[in-house]
Amino acid sequence: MRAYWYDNTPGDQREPHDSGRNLAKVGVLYKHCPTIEHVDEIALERGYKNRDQVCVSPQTMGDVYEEKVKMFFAEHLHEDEEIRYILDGEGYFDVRGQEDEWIRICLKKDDMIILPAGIYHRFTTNEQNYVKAMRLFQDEPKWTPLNRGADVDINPHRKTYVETVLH
Ligand code: KMT
Ligand code: NI
Repeated sequence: MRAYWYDNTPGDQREPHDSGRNLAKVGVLYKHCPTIEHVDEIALERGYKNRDQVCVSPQTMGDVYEEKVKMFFAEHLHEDEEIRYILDGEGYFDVRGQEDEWIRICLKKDDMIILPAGIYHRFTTNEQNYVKAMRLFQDEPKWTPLNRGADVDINPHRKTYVETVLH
């Protein structure tokens, strides 16, 4: 099951109407992008010049699949904003809430998630073991996970996040 705050916007009752209320509090943005034009628009708005695609599955990754999934699931942060757009399959992003609790975000095709720099998070595939995602980068494809620890807790990007978003 899943329970969340209704967004109270008019429109089709069959839409999810997820307000993303808890997510907004920790600076996470969610966008439904039914076409690539929606993605292009957000990329342009936020100054993202590069992108690539990853397919996370045993079929495409072979022996390194389990290892990769373990690595993605280690709690970490990045010094840059992280944008991921799900092209196919499903996966979970877990992000830390205001009380340091985990908030699990289920993502499927056409879902875009924008994680602010400095937020602790982790990623995993679900039981279907298959997700194809687009990764967007402002400049060079750079994806450096800084795993949680006393040293990363005092990272300047972490401090900025805590002071400006969590306060
Ligand atoms: C991350 O930062 O955890 C990832 O980019 C996970 C793989 S993208 C679906
Ligand atoms: Ni990450």
